[in-house]
Amino acid sequence: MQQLHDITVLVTGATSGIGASCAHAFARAGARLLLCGRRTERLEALAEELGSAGVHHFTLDVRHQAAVQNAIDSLPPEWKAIDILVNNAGLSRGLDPIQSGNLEDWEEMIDTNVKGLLYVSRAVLPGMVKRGRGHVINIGSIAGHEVYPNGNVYCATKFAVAALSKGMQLDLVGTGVRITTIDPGMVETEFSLVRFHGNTERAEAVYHGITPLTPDDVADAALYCATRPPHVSVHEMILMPSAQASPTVVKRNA
Ligand code: NDP
Ligand code: 8X3
Repeated sequence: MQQLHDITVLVTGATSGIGASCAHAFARAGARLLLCGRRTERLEALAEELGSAGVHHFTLDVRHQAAVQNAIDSLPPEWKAIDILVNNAGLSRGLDPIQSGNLEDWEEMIDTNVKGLLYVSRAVLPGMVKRGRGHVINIGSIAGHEVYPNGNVYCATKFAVAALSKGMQLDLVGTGVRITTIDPGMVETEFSLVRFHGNTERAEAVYHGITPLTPDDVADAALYCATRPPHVSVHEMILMPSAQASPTVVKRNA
């Protein structure tokens, strides 16, 4: 596998799940890591695990455009040239019919999954284009391919990520910047706990009777995409647990 020595990777939402696994996987491949998320103490713990020499972390809520731009603009000079951006920060909130959906949940999903991804991309892409190389890996979802009952707004945000990935591929072709979307099915992380506002029982039930994907499986896919030769661009990768055929078709053991 191509190694990533001297390659700088920015992972958003690195404090948990897929983002934390990406940080570990890219660090093992030799990359230098820029890690961000809202929970500072988790970033500090992760940086310590990974070895502070190759890690720079900063607290960031991707919903705040000025904070995003400022964070990217004020990176120390040796961290300014971002080679790979993993747009991972995201969440679902609630699983309710649209007619009774919670407006705060909707705002949070749209602001994070769509606007946050846009703000970070807008801040990072000009540097990549100027240097003539880069790679943006968006973490989409199978929810961006198929709407499921009560998934309404979360699915809409992931359909938006799919559209933005396609838009980036069209707009950036020929610039040396590659765009990938990785679209997983069920991955056991804090995702369901967040979706159900801390209800552990409901969260655990999501993965009952199946072997879900692990966040490491998704990180492995991201690393695969990032280590292809420069003439190869993986546009889209859909990953599901073997027991899952679609968002609603899941074969569970009794
Ligand atoms: P986790 O809840 O484990 O991790 C989510 C990460 O996103 C956390 O690090 C969190 O950090 C960060 N995040 C959330 N909101 C913000 C914000 N406003 N600003 C900055 N960071 C934020 O879930 P996953 O690892 O599963 O989710 C990662 C991505 O994968 C999401 O985009 C999700 O939609 C997608 N996905 C997940 C699937 C699954 O089944 N788990 C399947 C398909 C896609 P912090 O709270 O510290 O800010
Ligand atoms: C997360 C997968 O099926 O819960 O994006 O929407 S699903």
